Amino acid sequence: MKMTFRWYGKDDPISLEYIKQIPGVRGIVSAIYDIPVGDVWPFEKISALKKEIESADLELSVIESVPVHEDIKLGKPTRDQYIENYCQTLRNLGKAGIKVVCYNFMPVFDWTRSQLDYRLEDGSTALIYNEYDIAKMDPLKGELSLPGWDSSYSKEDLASLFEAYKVIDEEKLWEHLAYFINKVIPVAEEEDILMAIHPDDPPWNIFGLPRIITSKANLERFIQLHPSKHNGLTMCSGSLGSDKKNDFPDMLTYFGKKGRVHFVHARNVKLVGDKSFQESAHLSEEGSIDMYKVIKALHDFEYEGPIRPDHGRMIWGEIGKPGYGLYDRALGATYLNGLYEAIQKSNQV
Ligand code: DNO
Repeated sequence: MKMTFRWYGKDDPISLEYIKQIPGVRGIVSAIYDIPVGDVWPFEKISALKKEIESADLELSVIESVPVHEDIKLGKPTRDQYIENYCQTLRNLGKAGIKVVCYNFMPVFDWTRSQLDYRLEDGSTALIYNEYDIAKMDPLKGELSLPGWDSSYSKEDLASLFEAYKVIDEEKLWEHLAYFINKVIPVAEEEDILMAIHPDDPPWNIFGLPRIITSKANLERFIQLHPSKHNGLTMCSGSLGSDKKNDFPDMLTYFGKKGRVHFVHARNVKLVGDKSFQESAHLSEEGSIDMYKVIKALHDFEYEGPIRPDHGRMIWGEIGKPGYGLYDRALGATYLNGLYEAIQKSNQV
């Protein structure tokens, strides 16, 4: 596995120089952030991003994400133009030598939490999801503003999106996903880009909107939409692992052996209720996921792709982008690399 780190570009308070100082981190996960969703990413911008990262002696390993326009998820007639734009972005990324692209197919909202600064017993703060708090929230009243959400939606946009989704159930969303995949994967093949869909976070319907990339059965259904290995997965331990029905290490092994795992997000979550969880430190004993088993699975199916420590807590007084501070993610990277070294060496003797 290749350890990478997410970097939000020039606006990220964490510099590439700092990231370079984390032991074992070789690659960067980033994106172009100033292009409206649905527009083509110009080659020049991609290549400038790549050069900047390379001049810090790091590699641009993954693009996370090229977002999918809502009209594609809704199956609107305008989707064809947006899909063509998506394909052109992939061609430009291919020309720049990008090998892995992460994206998601979650209607309206990306990852969702009820609180971003929940104080844990040790004084650090973490992102949490409390099902009762979420049940009381109404996104149409503008009660929520989370970092994963596209803040460019006005209240009116949101209301009409919710209206449009009223007729989209899970099966319709599958249809629209299949339509998208069948157009995009042939281009990804031509460009030799591994597409890696990110699971829904959390992996269940929220605010009445359907979510489908949620479980082993649904991931299996997803990979069967297109037989190409370019139609693959981002295996995110925290997203899938927040549903107690998902055995994440087992899923990782299963899809890894099929050659469909192209990117890994590693973080731990502590399940504190049926549909409630707290993001915890990466260490196994701090959460509900056995991180040793996660890294062992990667070792055993000989995963050579990128992995990144996912959300960290805010520790040591750091103030930063929720989930994306420096310190706890750096500890995560070091811990995950430590697990890997131990597993690898104990297999050599
Ligand atoms: C959250 C991230 C997600 C992820 C997208 C991928 O921290 O894991 O926002 O980038 O869902 O498209």
